[in-house]
Amino acid sequence: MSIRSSAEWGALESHFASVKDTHLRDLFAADPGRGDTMHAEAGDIYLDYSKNRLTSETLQLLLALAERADLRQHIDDMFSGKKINVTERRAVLHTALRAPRDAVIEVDGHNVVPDVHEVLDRMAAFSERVRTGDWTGATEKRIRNVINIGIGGSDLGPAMAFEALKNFSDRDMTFQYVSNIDGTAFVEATRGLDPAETLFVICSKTFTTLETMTNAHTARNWVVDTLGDAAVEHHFVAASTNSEEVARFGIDTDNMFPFWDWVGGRYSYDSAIGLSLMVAIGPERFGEMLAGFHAMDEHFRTAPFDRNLPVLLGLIGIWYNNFFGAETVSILPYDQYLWRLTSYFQQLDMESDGKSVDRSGDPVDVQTGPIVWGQPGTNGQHAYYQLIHQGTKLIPCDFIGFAKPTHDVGDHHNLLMANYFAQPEALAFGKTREEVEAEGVPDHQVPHRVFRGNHPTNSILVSELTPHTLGQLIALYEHKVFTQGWIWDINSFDQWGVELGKVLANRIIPVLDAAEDPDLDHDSSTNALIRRFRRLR
Ligand code: G6Q
Repeated sequence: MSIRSSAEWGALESHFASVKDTHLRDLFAADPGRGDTMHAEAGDIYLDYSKNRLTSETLQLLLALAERADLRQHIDDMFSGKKINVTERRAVLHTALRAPRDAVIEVDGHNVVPDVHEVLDRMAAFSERVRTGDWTGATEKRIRNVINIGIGGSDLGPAMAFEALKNFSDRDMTFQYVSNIDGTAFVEATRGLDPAETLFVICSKTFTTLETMTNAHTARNWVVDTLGDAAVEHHFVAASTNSEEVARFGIDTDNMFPFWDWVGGRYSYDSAIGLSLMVAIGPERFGEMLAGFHAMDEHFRTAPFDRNLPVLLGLIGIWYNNFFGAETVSILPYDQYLWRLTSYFQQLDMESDGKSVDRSGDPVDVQTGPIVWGQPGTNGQHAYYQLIHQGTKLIPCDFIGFAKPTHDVGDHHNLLMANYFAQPEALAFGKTREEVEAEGVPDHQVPHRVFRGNHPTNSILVSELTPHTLGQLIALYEHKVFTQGWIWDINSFDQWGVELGKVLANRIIPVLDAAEDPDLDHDSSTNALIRRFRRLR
């Protein structure tokens, strides 16, 4: 039976009709203490969800929905290695990537935790060799530059985390992330670099992805042109599940760091896919990050739902997505180092929950994953926040801020955080006509300067940005996405739309390459565009 037909869903629908027009101003007036009560904490993360358009009754009804969907059982199924990725018949065990050494997690009767730690140990040994200069290039020059080549899940995670933790990285080295098949990405990344000092980490679960393999071959030529074929083993390592293809490329499989089919691409940066990050920040810091992930995993697995951060975020998201009809969610980190966080969450959420059939293959009868977008504050405030404040759309926002600055420069941090506090306040309470008039605003401007308010936000306040808190934050959103996917009864762990994209272009490549004008058998629009491209090229 679809969750939509459940009594719990029906109860939420009736409740929605009675609260949908209630203003946050009224909710705070009726319960002035809601800012103190509507919060939850886990590890270093504090979540204030009081500025949401919900009452304690809403919350009870949402929690009942989670019970109805048997969420607890499904969480246990994921953590215990059940094959919950039903379409690919795979376990979903990114949580095993950060499990402590003595944990036991079995897939088909095999404990995977020792395998995870064996690879982590090998990664640590390798990272130390690069960081200390013991691992050198073909001419025995020290490695100064690391370039990660990968795309999607094999790029966004390490790229985001490297940027987030840049302050913990070895500043005598450079780290770059090449993903786009546009040759510009490779050319710009290698501009001015000495191949003899450059190490490529080729990240690809399948080792067949067009973009990654094209960039990897270009990198190989770039190295070989200067240093010869024998240099490849000194300048290339791989993270992959496909040792055959890695060997065929010419990478010594001793320098391949494996992972497993139960690690989804977008959940993979704790695995060997994080190698470039480990080289950047060192194994110890990487371990602290994994411990942060694990702490949030344990919270998600064990905390009662009414105090469970990922469950609360997931349920609140469902409230807007499925009852208010909100189409998007904006994630707004108030930290410059997190400038790639929202792109990362975009993949995490939109690839996981962008589904329109349920787990049995029937069309869903509820809205599924939202559109995720946003940029770091305060930049967005001077651009698109206008639409959030005064547009016609309902855009729930997550504000993420840190109590301690990474760089204590003058009064920057207090100014940054003043904005972090001010925006959700303004979004919630707005400014009434009376207030605007009382300011002496000219009549013709009054309607334009009224702020309706009642825009919902979550405020996520974290102690400071460290590897440990980053791990907690990422796991928080991973499990939020899981919570929502289970309640909608979709498989959050496949990505057939992405797989489709991987084959579509292959049909067109030969006609672009053909010397003679080819016979084109696409639709008239695609045919005309291809002909024009061939003429102009
Ligand atoms: C992630 C997706 C996708 C994938 C890339 C790269 O969950 O499956 O983003 O990570 O397409 O795939 P490879 O790692 O196989 O190159």
